[in-house]
Amino acid sequence: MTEKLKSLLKSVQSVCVLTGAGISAESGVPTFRGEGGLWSRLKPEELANFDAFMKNPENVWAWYQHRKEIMHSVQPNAAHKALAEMEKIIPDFTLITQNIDNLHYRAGSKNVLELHGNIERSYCIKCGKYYSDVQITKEKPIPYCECSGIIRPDVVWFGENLPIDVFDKAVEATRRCELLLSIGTSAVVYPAAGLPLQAKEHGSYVVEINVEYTELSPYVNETIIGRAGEVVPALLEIMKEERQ
Ligand code: BJW
Ligand code: ZN
Repeated sequence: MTEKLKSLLKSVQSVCVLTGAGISAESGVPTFRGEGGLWSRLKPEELANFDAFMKNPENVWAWYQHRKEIMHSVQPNAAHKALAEMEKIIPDFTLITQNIDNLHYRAGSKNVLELHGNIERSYCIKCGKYYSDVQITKEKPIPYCECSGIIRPDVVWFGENLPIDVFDKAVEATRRCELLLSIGTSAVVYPAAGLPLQAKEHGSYVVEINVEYTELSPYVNETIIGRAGEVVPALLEIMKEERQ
């Protein structure tokens, strides 16, 4: 970590954070890419797009049910908790996540921009009604709405638009922040991956935290190689030092 970042952390008033699957890895939620990632043994085109869902909803629902069970069985880690603390001390703080696992809220974050949806929500593709308590069982492997439409998870698949109001807020925040932290994302999925670049263009200091270099690394001001659960609490401690 550079001296420049240390001094910025002590004075910064406007911070934007973009998180990806890597922030939840230490909680026990599998990432998508890389060794041991979900896409190393499953095909995204068979699970994370609408056509695949319509072709085989049972298969896609079984996959989401399985992941939901994992997400329910794990706990927020030190990185999630440190971000919830940051929200309390930074006057203008925006947490943008690509994750659907709900762990930021469970850690105490209040204001989270969820770009790719949330595993706890589902909606009917016919009438649009939202559901928060969809139960998938062997007897009922595909949920249907009272209007007879099929219910799908409220997540964003490839080729689908992100929730526009949420994305607009994220863009606005990246344009005004002084510091952007990109944590635990491979930065290959757009438009989320464009947000740190946009922040940089608008004069923000961009710092990446990851266990390895990514597609974003050549464009950031600093890459901190390390586990989110160790690096993020360390950044929080520096932020707190001068503010007391
Ligand atoms: C740690 C760690 C530790 C591990 N500490 N770090 C060609 C070029 C450009 C774009 C496109 C293109 N063809 C198609 C597109 C568009 C497409 C896209 O970007 N594709 C690229 C992959 C090529 N994007 C879209 O389709 C998006 N929509 C869109 O663009 O709409 C406009 C449009 C409309 C119509 C037609 C075309 C365009 C939608 C994208 C939706 C992504 N959905 C998913 C599934 C969500 C639901 C679910 O969870 O099931 O979102 S895919 C998956 O990837 C998920 C994630 O949110 C997303 C990003 O992954 P993430 O979080 O970065 O995870 P990983 O696994 O990749 O990385 C983890 C990182 O953590 C690694 O770097 C590790 O090293 C690190 N790590 N442990 C710190 N302890
Ligand atoms: Zn319906």
